[in-house]
Amino acid sequence: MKTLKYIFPILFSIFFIACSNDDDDATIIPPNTDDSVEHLMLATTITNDTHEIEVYTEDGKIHQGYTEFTFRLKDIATETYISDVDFSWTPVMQMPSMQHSCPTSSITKVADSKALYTAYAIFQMTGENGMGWTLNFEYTTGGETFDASKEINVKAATKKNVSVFMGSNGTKYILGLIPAKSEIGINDLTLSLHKMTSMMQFDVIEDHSITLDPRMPAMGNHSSTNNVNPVFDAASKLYKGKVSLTMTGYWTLNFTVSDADDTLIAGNEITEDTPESSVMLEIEF
Ligand SMILES: [Cu+2]
Repeated sequence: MKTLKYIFPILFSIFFIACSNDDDDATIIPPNTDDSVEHLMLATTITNDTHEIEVYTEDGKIHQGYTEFTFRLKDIATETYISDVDFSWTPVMQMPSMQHSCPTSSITKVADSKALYTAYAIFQMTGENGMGWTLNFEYTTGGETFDASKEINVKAATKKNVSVFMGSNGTKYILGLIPAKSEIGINDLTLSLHKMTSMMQFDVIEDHSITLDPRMPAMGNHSSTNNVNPVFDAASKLYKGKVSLTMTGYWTLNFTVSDADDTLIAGNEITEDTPESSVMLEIEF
C-alpha cells in the first residue's frame, strides 16, 4: 500500500502535464501536486528543533500597515511539508517600557492547497530601522504542540496606511488601508477596523459606520464625487466602499467613525479651517 501513495501522485502529475501541454492557458494547480509559491517571495524562516516555518509575502517584505502572509511548515528531518497544522500566532512589539501586539486574522488553510496557510497582520507602527517586532507561533500537529518565534523587520510605510485613534468613548481603534493599485476613476476601497481590547487583544469592529471624504491638498483641497462610504462586509470582516480618484497625485482619505448608535466617536468634517480629519489615511499614485 505504501508504494500506491507515491505512484498515485506521479500518475496524476503525468496526467496533468499531458493536459497542460494541450492547453497553454492552463494554470490551475491540481490539489494533489505540490503547492505553488511562485507568486510569493520568502520573507523569513523561523525554526525550532523540529520544524521550519516558511514565511512568505507578496514582495518578500513585511510592511507597516496591512501585510498578507502565507505560511508553510516543514519537517526538518524528512524535508516534507505538513498539511495538518493548527496554527495560532501573536506578533509582539517590544517598546522601551511595555509590549503590545497588533490586529491579526487567524491562520487558515489556503483553499485547495496541501500545506499552505494564510493570515494578515496590521502593524500599526514600527521601530527605527524596522526593529521591534517578533512573530510568535504556537501550533499543533500530530497531537503535539510546538512553538517558534523570531524577530522580524517591519518596513516603515512612506504614506500613512494605518491610523490609530482614541474614540470619544475612550476606546482605542486601529483603522487600516488594505493595499490596492489605484487608477483614475472609481476604485475599490477596503479598510480594516479593530479596537484595542488590551495590549495583546484586538477585536474586529462590525457595527460602526464610516464616512469617506477624499481630498487633494495640492489642488485647493478639492474632493470628488461618486464616493461610496465603506460598510462592513461579514465575509471578509472588512469595510468595503469606493473612492473616486479624479486625477493622479497625493490624496488624503478623511474619515468619520460613528458607533452603532450613530454617535460620532472620531474624525471630523472637512471645512476651510479644518482641511484634514483626525482620522486620515493617504494615497499617492
Ligand atoms: Cu509599539
